[in-house]
Amino acid sequence: MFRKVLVANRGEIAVRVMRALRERDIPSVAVYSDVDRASLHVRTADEAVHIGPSPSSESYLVAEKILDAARRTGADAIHPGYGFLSENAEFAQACEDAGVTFIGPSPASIRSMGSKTAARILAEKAGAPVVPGTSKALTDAAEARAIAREIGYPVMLKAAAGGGGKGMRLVHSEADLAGALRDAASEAERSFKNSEVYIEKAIVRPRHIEIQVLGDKHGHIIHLGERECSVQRRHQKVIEECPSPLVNAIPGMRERMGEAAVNVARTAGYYNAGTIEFLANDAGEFYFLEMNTRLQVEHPVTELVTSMDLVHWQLRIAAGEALTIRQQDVRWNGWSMECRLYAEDPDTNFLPSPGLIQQLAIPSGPGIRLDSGVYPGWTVPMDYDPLLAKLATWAETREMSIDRMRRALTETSVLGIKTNIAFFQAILQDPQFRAGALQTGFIDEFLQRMPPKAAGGAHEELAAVVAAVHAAKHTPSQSAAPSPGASQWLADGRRRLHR
Ligand code: MV4
Repeated sequence: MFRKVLVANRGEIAVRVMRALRERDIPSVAVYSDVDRASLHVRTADEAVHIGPSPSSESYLVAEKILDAARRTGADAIHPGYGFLSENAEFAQACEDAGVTFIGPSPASIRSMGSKTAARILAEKAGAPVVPGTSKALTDAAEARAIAREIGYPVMLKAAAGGGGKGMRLVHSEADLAGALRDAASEAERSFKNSEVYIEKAIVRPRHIEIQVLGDKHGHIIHLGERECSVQRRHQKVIEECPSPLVNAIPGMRERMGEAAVNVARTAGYYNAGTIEFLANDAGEFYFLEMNTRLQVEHPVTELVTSMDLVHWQLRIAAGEALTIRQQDVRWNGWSMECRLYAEDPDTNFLPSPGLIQQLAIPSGPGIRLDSGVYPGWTVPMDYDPLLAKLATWAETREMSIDRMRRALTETSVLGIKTNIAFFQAILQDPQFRAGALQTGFIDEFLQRMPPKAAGGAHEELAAVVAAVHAAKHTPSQSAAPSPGASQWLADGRRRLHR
């Protein structure tokens, strides 16, 4: 096992990784930028190294600064977390070249999944279902037209170097194709310095369901089931859960998706933790989308349901240990849900709301897990993603997990900045959400139907939620919405506590 591990990240995920290191008695090294001098991850680490100015381009994204910090502190491994350098093949290679273990997959695996067309070819080779389309860059509009006629409209144009929706265009008819191709190619060129675009049949109102895989350096790969990530806004996930209401309802679907994911990982020569993303429809058909070669933000819901610690396994696998869990040993127990608590204002189109956290009340009790990167008295900087914490629940059933989340959110309050806490209370009351009728357009449709229905007076319960959210937003000393029926004493007491 490692002598000392440097965590090349910040915020809640750096704290999460350091917790695992502490449990294994491995000293941890934090790195921090100017604005992160007093951040929680620095206070959680055994040592900390300053790596430069606040912009991530001058600190967390500079491979040489991270490697230099590892050298100076004697760290023999680096955990990259998510984002930043976590899916940078050159960085992973530079670590290995410097004799420092990169806690993640091989540079070759990262590289092959970085190209979305190469990933498609790999998935096809593995026998996984891929969306009808091409796995090579389009050469011109005539070729695009011919292929689109064959696969049928609507089609999706995607950047080969893309991911996350950049350089992506939905095209409904041939009249729009040539223009959309030009737009997609120029956006791809601007975003990735690579104008290559490929084409797929567009899946309408799909679910986004992903499979967690874990592989060791000896060729043993297993899957830990799925996460439902359809509740997202502008390619930013908001609520995730394990299992997926859809996969859970269709006999054999988890096994089919799991097998497809493991085959893709095996074909990529993959080791460490990884995630295979799929689009799925309500008939239970699913298609490979892309692979994320890192630990994901939403990994806690998988941990809570499988009782496995993914970061511990990442460390053991990186150190060359065998994955001793066989596929038939994996069990899924109960239901977990995660809300991403952001410093953002649902009232102003989710504008980031950095600033001083004046007071903080955190949830606890049965079935609650909080992965936080903040503390009262700390100022949320404007330089990075405004994720404050991830609140996850576990309960026996989906309904109980949702109700536990609503309870936990009433215990949560963040003063001094705006948060999306009240927004979650509204979603968790939504009949469609509660029915598990999810797809990637869920939040857009939710925001559309919310105000008119409530104003109509025919849906009193919805109206009450809107009123609660409204009240919470306009009570300056409180950012958590009391759920309808929540004790007035609780709300009063909290207001007094926070004065
Ligand atoms: C699609 C699709 C429908 N059909 N591909 C969006 C981000 C990128 N990683 C892939 N994305 C999509 N690809 C085909 N052929 C719909 C999306 C999509 C989406 C996917 C996952 C999660 C949220 C999404 C929101 C809008 C569109």
